[in-house]
Amino acid sequence: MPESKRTRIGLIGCGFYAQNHLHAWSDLKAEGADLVAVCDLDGAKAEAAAKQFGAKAYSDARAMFTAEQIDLVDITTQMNSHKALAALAAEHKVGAIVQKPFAPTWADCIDIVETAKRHGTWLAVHENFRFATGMRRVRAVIDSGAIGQPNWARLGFRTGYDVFKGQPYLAEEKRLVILDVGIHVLDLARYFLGEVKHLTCETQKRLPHVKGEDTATVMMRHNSGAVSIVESTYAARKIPDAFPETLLEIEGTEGSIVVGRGDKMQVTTQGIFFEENIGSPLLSWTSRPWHNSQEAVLHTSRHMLNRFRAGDAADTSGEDNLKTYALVEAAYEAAASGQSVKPPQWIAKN
Ligand code: NAD
Ligand code: 89V
Repeated sequence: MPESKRTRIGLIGCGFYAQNHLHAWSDLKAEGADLVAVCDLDGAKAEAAAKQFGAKAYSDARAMFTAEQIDLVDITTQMNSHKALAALAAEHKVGAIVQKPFAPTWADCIDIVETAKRHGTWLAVHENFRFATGMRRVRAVIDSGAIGQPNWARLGFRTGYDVFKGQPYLAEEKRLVILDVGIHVLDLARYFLGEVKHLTCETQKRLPHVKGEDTATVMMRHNSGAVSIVESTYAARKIPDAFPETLLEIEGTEGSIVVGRGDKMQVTTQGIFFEENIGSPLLSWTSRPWHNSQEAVLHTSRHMLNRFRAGDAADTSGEDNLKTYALVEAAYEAAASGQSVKPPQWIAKN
C-alpha cells in the first residue's frame, strides 16, 4: 500500500483492555494501519506498549500530538478523561475513536460530539458488542428474513465473574452496571430491533462491595412495535457462568433465534430448526473466556479504519452512540422515578 494511503495511528491509555486494541492495530498493519505512537500517564506502561508493538512512547497526549503526524487516535482510557482527550484530538485535527462509555454524563457526550463538529473532525465510539462474530451472525439471520419481522426479544449479560479483578475502579462507580455493560446490551437491542419509543427500568444493588447498582432490568417498546427486555448483572450466581457472553432470544413473525451458553445459536424458521456455533476463533493473542470480546476489538478497529479512510461515519459514530447513551440515561431516570421514560425526550431536552 503506498505510504500516502497508510493511516498513522496513535493510542492513548495503555491499560488493561487497551492490550487488545494494541494487538488489533498490530494485526491491521497488513491492512494499512501504522501504530506510530502510544501514550500513558504511567510512563512505564507507555514504554512497555511501545517496546512490544514498535511505536514511540509518550506520557503526555499533547506532546504526542505535537511531535507525531497522527491521522487517527484510539482513546482507550477510562471515561473521565475522554472529553479532554477527544477535544485535544479535535484541536489537532486528528480523528478519534473513544472507548465506551463515551463519557460520565450526557452533557459530556454532547460536548464531545459538538467539539468534533466544530473542528470538522471524524469521531466514533468503540462500542464492540455489535461487531462480535456471534452478534454479526445473529444480525445476518434477521436480515435474511428467516424469522420475519422481529417483535420480541430478551437480551442478557448475566454474570458473577469477578470483573473487579481486572477493572477494580468499577466497584467505586456510583452508576455501575447500566453504564458499564448495560450500555453494550442496549446498543445490541438498538442494533437488532431499532430505535426506542419508551422504556421502564428496575435496578438492584445485591453485591456488598460495590457502590453502584449491580443489577438492572430494562423493558423497552421500540418504534417498530417490538418489545425487548435488556438485563445486565454482575451479581449472578450460576455455574457455568456465561461471562462474557450475551445470551438472547429474538422472536419474529416467522420464527426465532436463541443464543445460549457456549456460543450456541438455535434458529427456528417457518417450522424448520437448525443449530450453529457462532463463537469466535482463537487468535494468536486471544484466550478464553475473553476471546469473543478480544476478537470484537479487531473487527471494530477494522471497521473504524475503513470508515475513517473512506471519509464515512462509523456505524457507532459519536452521533449514533448518543442514541445508545440516551437509553442509559433514560434507564437511570426510569429507575429513579418508577415511571416510563421516552429516550427521545433526552435527545430533545439536552
Ligand atoms: P485502565 O485503568 O486499566 O487503563 C486506562 C489507562 O489510561 C491507564 O493506564 C491510565 O494510566 C491511562 N490514562 C488515564 N488518563 C490518561 C491520560 N489523560 N493520558 C494518557 N493516559 C491516561 O482501564 P481499562 O479497564 O483498560 O478501561 C479503559 C476503557 O475501556 C474504559 O472506558 C472501559 O469501560 C473500557 N472497556 C471496554 C471493554 C469493551 O470494549 N468490551 C472492555 C473493558 C473495558
Ligand atoms: O466489556 C466491557 O465493557 C467490560 C466488561 C466487564 C463488561 O466486560 O467492562
